[in-house]
Amino acid sequence: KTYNVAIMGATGAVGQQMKEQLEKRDFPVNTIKFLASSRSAGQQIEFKGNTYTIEEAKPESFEGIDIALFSAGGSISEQFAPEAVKRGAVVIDNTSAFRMDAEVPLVVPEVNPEDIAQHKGIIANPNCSTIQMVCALQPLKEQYGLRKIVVSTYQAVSGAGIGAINELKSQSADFDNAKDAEAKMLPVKSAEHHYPIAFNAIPQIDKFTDNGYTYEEMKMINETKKIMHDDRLAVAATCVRLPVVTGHSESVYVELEGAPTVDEVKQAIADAPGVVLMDDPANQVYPMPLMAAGLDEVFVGRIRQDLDNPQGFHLWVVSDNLVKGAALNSVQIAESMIEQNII
Ligand code: A2P
Ligand code: 11C
Repeated sequence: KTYNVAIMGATGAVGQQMKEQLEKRDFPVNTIKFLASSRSAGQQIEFKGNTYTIEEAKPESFEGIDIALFSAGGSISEQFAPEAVKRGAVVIDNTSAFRMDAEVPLVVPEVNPEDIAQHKGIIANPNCSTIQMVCALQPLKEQYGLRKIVVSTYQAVSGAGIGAINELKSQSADFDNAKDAEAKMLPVKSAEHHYPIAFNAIPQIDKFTDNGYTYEEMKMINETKKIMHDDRLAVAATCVRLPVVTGHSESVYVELEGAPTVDEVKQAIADAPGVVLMDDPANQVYPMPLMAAGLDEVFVGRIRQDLDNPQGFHLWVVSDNLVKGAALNSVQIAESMIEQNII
């Protein structure tokens, strides 16, 4: 069986990657449609050797669509996802619009594929920094139980879209004037103040919530509990933007219910689906975003037992935020729906 697919936000950093994943994984496409704003309508795009024209997204664009992959921003999802569902499509939404909605499954196929069956038209794809962390921790949850997570992130600018990538590139050309570089995109396009990202580290991703944490930090906290079905799991996050183009890195401290050896923790991670153990300090082997960019897996290294708490472990987790963090996970949700006969 083949499916009629639409990509909403096809010209964006994630949308382009969605197209590549469908091609690379030979997804069973019958027809495909590339949707974006009126700014891009009429542009040409290649898919599997054929040329398509990008269309301006309208409610009627979803007529006859089976699967719609959305990544054009939360407000666009709020506006168009119900229209797509009304017309019979299943929406796999990569924005934060519906993630915490009790009716909407929030899915990482390696962790909670069974939740897909509960969908009522929309399935949410988690935030990139959440996805790579839960992939690395799921094997530890299954074998030893999780009690507490403290994570600090080192996130790439591609998470903030093509505009942020372009800004890092232009700012990077002028080290001598780094402090005065023109900045319009980060930490958040709509924020009052903008700061240069080249040669810098910005401890703000997305806006601040009322409790002093940013939305990005609260996403990591709330989404992790929802995906892992564990409201009692303690999670704290500090999210930081770095001048890296693609690939989020995370320093994760995890406290387990059990007390495995560090070798047992390494083995559990090495055996986990979609996760690669890359941990050989004697030979300076550990994951880094430059090597993870463009790859599918979540890479884990620097695994150490805490020196004070034998149930505590430190991990370094790296993955391409546009691939497993976004486009690949969305396509895997669609594949899992097909495998489970849910579509
Ligand atoms: P466009 O290129 O036409 O603006 P990124 O996060 O990388 O900046 O990408 C955002 C994506 O969302 C782009 O594909 C962008 O299309 C799309 N988009 C933005 N606004 C709209 C809109 N009003 N309707 C449909 N797509 C939109
Ligand atoms: C970033 N994690 O790196 C964000 C991007 O909720 O899907 C993804 C935002 C989201 O800026």
